[in-house]
Amino acid sequence: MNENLYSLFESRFPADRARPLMILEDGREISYGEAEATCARYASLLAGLGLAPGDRVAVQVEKSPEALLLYLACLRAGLVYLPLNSAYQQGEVGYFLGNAEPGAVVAQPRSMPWLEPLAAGRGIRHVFTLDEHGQGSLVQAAGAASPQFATVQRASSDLAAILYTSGTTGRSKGAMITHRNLASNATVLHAYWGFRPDDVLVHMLPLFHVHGLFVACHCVLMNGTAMRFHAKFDARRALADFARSTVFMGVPTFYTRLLAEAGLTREACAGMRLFVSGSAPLLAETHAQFEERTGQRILERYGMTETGMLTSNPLAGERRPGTVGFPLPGTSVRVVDDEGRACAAGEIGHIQVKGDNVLPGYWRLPEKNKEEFTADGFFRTGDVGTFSADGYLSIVGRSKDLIITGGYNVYPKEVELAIDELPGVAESAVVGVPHPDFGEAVTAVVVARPGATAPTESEVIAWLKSRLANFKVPKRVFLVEELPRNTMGKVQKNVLRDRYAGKGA
Ligand code: MLC
Ligand code: AMP
Repeated sequence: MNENLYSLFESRFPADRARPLMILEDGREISYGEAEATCARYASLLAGLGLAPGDRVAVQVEKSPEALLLYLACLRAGLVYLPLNSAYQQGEVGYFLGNAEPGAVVAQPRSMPWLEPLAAGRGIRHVFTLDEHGQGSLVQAAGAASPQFATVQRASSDLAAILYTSGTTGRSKGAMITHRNLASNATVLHAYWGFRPDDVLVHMLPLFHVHGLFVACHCVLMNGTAMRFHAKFDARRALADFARSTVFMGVPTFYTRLLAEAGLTREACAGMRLFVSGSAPLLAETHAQFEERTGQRILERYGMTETGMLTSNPLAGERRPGTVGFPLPGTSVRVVDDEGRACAAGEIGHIQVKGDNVLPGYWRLPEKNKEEFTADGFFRTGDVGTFSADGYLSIVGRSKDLIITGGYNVYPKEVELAIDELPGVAESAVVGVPHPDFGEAVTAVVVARPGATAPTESEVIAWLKSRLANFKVPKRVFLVEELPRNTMGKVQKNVLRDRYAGKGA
């Protein structure tokens, strides 16, 4: 049996391949048959270049149907898909390419002036373009490639993807994701959320992270049905689509933005059967307002890049606001104290997880693997939570220094290191403060070097914009004389969070 994830999807495709997989904003449809042929062409092209199973393909493109088909092509050819947020800047991409050593890169035409020399310097021979309209040298070259491709044999432990996640040290780690990890999670979610033959999903998430790619697209592919495929989130377009769809998935910012639309009514959502939220905490207040306006109870779930989805509120049964529900079938979730002893219901502790969905480890970081897994094989999520007596998990905080803004993770250390490189800066601290749209806003507090002229807020922001993905750039920068420290000399980030609460926008 071929344990290639693509083979699992293929076994679920509709018998009538003329049925749509993607319905685009302009009404154009991409059928399952077309998708199969196009991804076979991309797979033929990549394999024809001499890329062998296990080789990495780095992809930094805007969302397009072709981007999804390129992912499927990599699966089919046994290549390891390495998606990169399209907002990443040159320095960030350079690190990923150096670390992952891909055999090919596909990127936006606008990146070519810096990407081509960067790739050449790293010995990457194959560089293709793919733009937001699905055009570029990749598509041109694939035009001559065969629309037939025999899916490469893979074992379930073979890598399907590497997704980089930042770390508390400021350096990114490549989470190695296997065919088993993805297949098990896709199978579980498809069943747990009760997908039906008539489901149509509204897809507005980016394709370079777990939520949009693995959760949303995999459920659709497992169901063999259609998604209404949008380039990005847009509240009005979402509302228009709810009238002819059944399932929606989003980060909490999507829901707060939908609530700002007068058109969000019970009638507008009458045909919808499921609204899913995740990637960041959904405020109980958002849950309540959404129910009041639409009669729909958002189903909140919890997951991570490294683990896929871990817990979910139930499809039938109480969806409890402020909780992330129950461990998914096949996933063990435990809450332990600092000594690793199990916490009783109601006690707060570290969330640790185990299951077929959990990564085998980080790319080329054996020492990190030792740190991140317990002796009995549980992965340390870095999240802090508690189980209720009736089994609902609540996330109450994080032991990792992490900000989640609009569903994207920002590790303060990475931003602090970049600020500290500015002339005139002695040190900095970056914290998340509540933000009405993004949930948390990245906020920087900067101390000038004695005797030096401190950079202004706009200078710090301009500097960071040239170096880091835009969502990592602080919304506000405050200059101070000194940072608050505890008796051990450690910066008291909680003091800063309190001090700047309400000043993050
Ligand atoms: C954009 N901006 C953000 C931002 N997104 N700022 C903070 N946080 C964000 N998330 C800023 C840009 O820097 C820019 O600023 C300005 O907003 C406009 O940019 P935009 O691209 O036009 O914004 P918009 O389209 O409104 O995007 C907002 C968003 C998007 C919420 C729709 O961020 C989004 O789609 N988020 C989803 C993230 C996601 O998929 N997360 C899943 C991770 S997987 P300026 O100053 O340059 O103008 C995961 C596991 C799990 O976590 O459990 O799911
Ligand atoms: P990422 O590394 O981008 O995959 O982000 C994973 C992190 O997002 C988790 O470790 C949690 O901290 C957070 N997260 C995901 N879903 C939820 C949720 N429903 N509620 C609270 N935090 C969440």
